[in-house]
Amino acid sequence: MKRRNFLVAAGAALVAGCNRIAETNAGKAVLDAADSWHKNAQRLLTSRDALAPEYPASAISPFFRGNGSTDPQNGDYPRHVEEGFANWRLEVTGLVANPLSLSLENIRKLPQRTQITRHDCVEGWSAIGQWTGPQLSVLLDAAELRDDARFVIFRCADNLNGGDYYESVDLIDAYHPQTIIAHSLNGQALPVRNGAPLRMRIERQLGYKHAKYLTGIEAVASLDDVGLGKGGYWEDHAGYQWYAGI
Ligand SMILES: Nc1nc2c(c(=O)[nH]1)N[C@H]1C(S)=C(S)[C@@H](COP(=O)(O)O)O[C@H]1N2
Ligand SMILES: [Mo]
Repeated sequence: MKRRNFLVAAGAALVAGCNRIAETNAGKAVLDAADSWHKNAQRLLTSRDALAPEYPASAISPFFRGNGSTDPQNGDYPRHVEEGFANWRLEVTGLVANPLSLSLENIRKLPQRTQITRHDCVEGWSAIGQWTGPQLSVLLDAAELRDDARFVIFRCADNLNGGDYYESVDLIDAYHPQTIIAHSLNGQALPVRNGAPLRMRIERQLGYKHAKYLTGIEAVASLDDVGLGKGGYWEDHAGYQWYAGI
C-alpha cells in the first residue's frame, strides 16, 4: 500500500509537471503524440481488460471527499435534488438501434455489480469506496450498439466554470467488467457531492474520467464534434490526457 501511495503521489507530481510542459508548443506536441500513441498502440502492449485491484471492506475510507462539482446549482439539478431524484432519467442514444430512457428504478432492477476500489485524483489524493450499479455493457447491449460506434460519451448535469462537464471512453473501457453506472456508495444512495443520483466508475483510469451527475450515454464514431473535440471537459479546457490509464 505504502509503495502504491508513493507511486500515486509521484504520478500526481508528474502530471503537475506535465501541465507546465504542456504550456510550451513543443511540449504540447510531444504530449499529444504520446496521447495518440496511447489511443492507438497501448492496447496492443498492455492488457487493457485486466481488473483494477479490489479491496476488503476494512479498507473503505471513512469519508469519500467530493471534487470538482460537489453541489450543482445549474439547470434542473436543484429541482431533482428536491424531488429526491424521482424524475431523473438516463438516456442512451447515438449510434444504437434501440435508444433507452431509464428511470433510477429501471437501473436498480438490472443485474448489479458491487466493487471496492481506489479512486486516484490527479490533484494528489486517493480514496477507497464501495460502488454498486449495473455494468455499462448491460445497457449498451440492451441499446444494441451499432457497428460504427467507437466511443461512448458521458453527459453530465453540472456546469463547471461555464462549461458542461462530459467525458468519453473507447469500447474497451466501455465493456470493461468494472465499468459500472453507480447509484450507491458504501451501500447508500450516492451523496450529491459524489455525483447523485448516478455516476460512472471507470476503474482503470484517473478520477476525472469518472463522470458524475450522469444524464446521458451517447455512442459516437468520433470525438471530433463533441465539446471542443478532445473527449472531455478537462481534456478540452486544461490539456489533460484523454487516456488516463492507471
Ligand atoms: N460531472 C462531473 N464529474 C466529475 C467531476 C466534475 O466536476 N463534474 N470531477 C471529476 C474529478 S476531477 C474527480 S477526482 C472525481 C471526484 O469524484 P468525487 O467527487 O466522488 O470525489 O469526479 C470526476 N467527475
Ligand atoms: Mo480529479
